[in-house]
Amino acid sequence: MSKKSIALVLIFVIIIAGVSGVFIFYIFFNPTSTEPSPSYVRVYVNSSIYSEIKPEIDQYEEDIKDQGYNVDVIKWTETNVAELRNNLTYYYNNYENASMRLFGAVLIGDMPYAIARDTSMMYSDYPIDLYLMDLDGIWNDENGNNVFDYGSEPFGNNLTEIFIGRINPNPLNNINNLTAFQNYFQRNHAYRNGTLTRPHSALLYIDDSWSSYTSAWNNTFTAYTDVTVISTNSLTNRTDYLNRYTQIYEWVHLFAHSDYTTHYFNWPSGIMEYVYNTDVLNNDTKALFYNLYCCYACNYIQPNNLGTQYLFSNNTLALVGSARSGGVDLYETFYDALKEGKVLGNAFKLWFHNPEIDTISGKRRDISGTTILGDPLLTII
Ligand SMILES: [Ca+2]
Ligand SMILES: [Ca+2]
Repeated sequence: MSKKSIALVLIFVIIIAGVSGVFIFYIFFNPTSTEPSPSYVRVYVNSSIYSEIKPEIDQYEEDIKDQGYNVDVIKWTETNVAELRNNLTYYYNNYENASMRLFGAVLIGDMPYAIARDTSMMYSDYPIDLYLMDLDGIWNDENGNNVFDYGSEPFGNNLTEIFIGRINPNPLNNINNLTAFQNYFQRNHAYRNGTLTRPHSALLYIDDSWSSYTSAWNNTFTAYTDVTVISTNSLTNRTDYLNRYTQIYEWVHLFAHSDYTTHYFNWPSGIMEYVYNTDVLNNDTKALFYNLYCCYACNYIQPNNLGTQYLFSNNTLALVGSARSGGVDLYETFYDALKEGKVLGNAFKLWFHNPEIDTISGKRRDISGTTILGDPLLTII
């Protein structure tokens, strides 16, 4: 081979190497690539149920590893929620390298929770999972009654560093709890291995109080393009909702007045119709994910609460909702993150940082009861 040919071959090799390098760099460092980064997840299981559901937990641990995360499963006995927060904080602050920093946690079975009281209004106390996701903020319990005085500003940086999700059927007294655990993890595995599937479609169901802003709700529901929007006041009612949530959708986003166990649908005449937790129990709901913009519905410490009832019914994998009034509002950030392939928990965590929330007086307080019920490590793509 002539010197000229060798030079050409060398140039060719250098170009190929350069192009490959850029390609490899793009694959590994593309900022829009999907999870995981950071990649450490802690799964806490109430020690009293661990042995009963060990096969399910083992499979779940394998599935999380297959997803690319480093994971530790912890049998947890401590009932003081501050101890749980300390444990999470330790793993958030102490890590060998950035990818081993704590990303999020899954709480399985009866696990500790913090209680908050909204001091600005006469709301009842509510469990506040923000306490376990905000690992560097200041929390006030001025009279030491184990109720945080959330809303007694100024507070310090109560933004999310991590996310959590709770998987616990024990608030339900109308199903077999062991079977509920087993069925939940079975369908979780089925979704992860592609045997439980849905077309990428959603139901956006908006009752009367929010229907005049339908286009805004729909325009910011960015994770889906195939959306069935139902928001005509006379059409949003018990019969119609029951009919629709038994149809095939991947995601249901519902706006309806609610309490712990009941949705209230308005008729234009002023008459209310109710959908109960027992309807969710007895109907063949089909969706995998829900966003319940439904006050109190995800107060997961209340007996037979709607959120927990949805989670352990039929096909459900996860919900976002609120344990108090309010819900996941100003949510475009949340759905944008899901659309990009981020896991549910990270989408929730990023949404919490949406600066738009701070532009509305009282909105931080209103969203302070939001939480994830179900596996926060799932994606919709
Ligand atoms: Ca924080
Ligand atoms: Ca209606």
